[in-house]
Amino acid sequence: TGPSIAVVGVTGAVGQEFLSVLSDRDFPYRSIKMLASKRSAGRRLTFQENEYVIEELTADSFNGVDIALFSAGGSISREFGPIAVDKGTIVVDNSSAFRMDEKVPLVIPEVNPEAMGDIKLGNGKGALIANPNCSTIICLVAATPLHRRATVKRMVVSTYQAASGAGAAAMEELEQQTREVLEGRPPTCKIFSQQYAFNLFSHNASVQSNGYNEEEMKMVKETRKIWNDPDVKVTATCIRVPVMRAHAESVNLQFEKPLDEDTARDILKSAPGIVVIDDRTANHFPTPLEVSNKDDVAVGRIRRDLSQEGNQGLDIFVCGDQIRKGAALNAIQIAEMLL
Ligand code: 11C
Repeated sequence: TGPSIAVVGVTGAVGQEFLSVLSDRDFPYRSIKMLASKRSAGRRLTFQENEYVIEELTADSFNGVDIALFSAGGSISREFGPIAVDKGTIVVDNSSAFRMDEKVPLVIPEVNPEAMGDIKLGNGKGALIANPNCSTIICLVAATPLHRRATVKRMVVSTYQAASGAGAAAMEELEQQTREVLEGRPPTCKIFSQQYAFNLFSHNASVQSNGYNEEEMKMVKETRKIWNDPDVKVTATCIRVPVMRAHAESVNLQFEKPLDEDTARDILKSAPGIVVIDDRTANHFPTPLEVSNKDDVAVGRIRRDLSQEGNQGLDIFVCGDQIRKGAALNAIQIAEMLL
């Protein structure tokens, strides 16, 4: 019993994580299709003790599919997302293709579940739902409970982003380069144009005429849409660091109403999807390794921003698994809301 589902881009890092999360959460389904490009079609994979043959994604792939989880890049989503919707499929899309389309909800279940509107299974009506960018998800899971209490006026984010955000090949590149550098060999640069191991650099997304790169502008625009507040001021600096699969973010918040750090810590401790790691005595705060393969976003370094008057500002440090909460888990939580 349950819906028939399809995983589009099943061979990718997020596609594989979709399968792990579906299993971990015991997601009910009556059938599952494994879809990928022609290159991977015909390969076999085992999922929950059953063997599946990976099928090539075509316009016919969505016949009879209730929910499709897409993570195969923006151009595949743009081409096949609307085809799936026409066939009555509800598409949860991990790409940036439809995020800023005002008819498409952009959803973090802990933050704005109401944005799903009346999309539901069983009425034969297809729909698109967009999964936000990973950096936005991880930031807003942490910032929203504080925003609800004290209303964020301005948010300044600096990210430390993992290899996984650029896909499985980038993760392999980090591993290979690390080995090469330690062995005194020149690092092989294929995905990134510069040395990644033992280095960091400005995010690889293209830089726009305003000087911000696309990743930074996603944080600005997606936050406004998710918080349904076109006036909230957001600025971001996004950096790629040699970490495998979890993003870290330093987030500075300026509030309309006062919020002291103890109250903020209590709010975060009881907020969904968050674990607070904030031990000043042991100097123990969130790290990418501690959140890797975990569902919760970790928050620490919770402190009053000394540069602001009274309790009008806070600094926090946030870490979240990019492949899991930043992508696959969030998408499957959205799919769970349809059940
Ligand atoms: C990164 N956030 O970490 C990116 C990857 O819009 O979904 C995902 C890009 C997106 O590099």
